[in-house]
Amino acid sequence: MALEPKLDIDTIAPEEYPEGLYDYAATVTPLTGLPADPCDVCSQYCQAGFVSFNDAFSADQVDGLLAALFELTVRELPERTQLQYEFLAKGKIESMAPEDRLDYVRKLMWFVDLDPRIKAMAYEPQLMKLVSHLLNAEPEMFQEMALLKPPGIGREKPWHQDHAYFNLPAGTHVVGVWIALDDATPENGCMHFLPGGHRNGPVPHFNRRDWQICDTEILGKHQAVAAPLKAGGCVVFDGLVPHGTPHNRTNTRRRALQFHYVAKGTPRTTTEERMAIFGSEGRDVSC
Ligand SMILES: O=C(O)CCC(=O)C(=O)O
Repeated sequence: MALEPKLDIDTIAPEEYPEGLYDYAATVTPLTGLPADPCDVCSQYCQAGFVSFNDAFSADQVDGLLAALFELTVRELPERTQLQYEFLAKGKIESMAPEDRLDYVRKLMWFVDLDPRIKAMAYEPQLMKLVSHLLNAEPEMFQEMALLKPPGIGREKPWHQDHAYFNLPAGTHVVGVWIALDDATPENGCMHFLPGGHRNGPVPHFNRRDWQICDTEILGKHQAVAAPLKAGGCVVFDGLVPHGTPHNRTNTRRRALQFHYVAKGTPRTTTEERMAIFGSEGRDVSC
């Protein structure tokens, strides 16, 4: 019998976070459908750093994506594809059959080429029209993820700027697309944003519960918003807009796909250069 490869389990245990960290001043009302003319949403994207849409994708597309994700979690994967389980799955999943483990998966990375339904979504023409317009260039996929935040055990993703994770030159415009595959609510861990925060540029990140913005930076601000979406909705956001998602302590699923795009041909940098922009070392900052 073939030995199963060692399971990849998140090393970050969910901790309680400060009360009020995911309080929100308002909930965002999504637009309906992706825009026929991307110019219609440009000023909103530039001002807030994000724009959200319900009914961006059909129920059939969502069902296809969910089926594809399930199939990927039970099949043998190439080495570059990462399938990671939640920390709280430890001790439970080892004795389970792969097909019973879906509600313990935290994330999947580098999988777009493995399934035509996911690939079609990553390069969906109307989405690409919007992303190209925002980038003012032909888009290149920079990162691909599925984030499943399972019911009851899905941990928080603390407030951060996505660019702080990416070895890309300072000033690179990164466009993120987060696609809801279930209804995402403030309770089960929808995206929360600091509107306009991208216009303040890079913010120092710290290794605390994760690689994150200091909680006190967020707690003092009181202008965060929650961006709930229906399954098939999506939010398109700037790689510098601060965002985070709370724990999923509900019994509802909150599965999502997340793609990041940059202009084709964008050079890469080093971790040292990234840390010079987003790290706290050598700066008069503390957390
Ligand atoms: O889906 C989530 O819970 C968090 C997504 C996110 O902000 C990220 O992975 O950068």
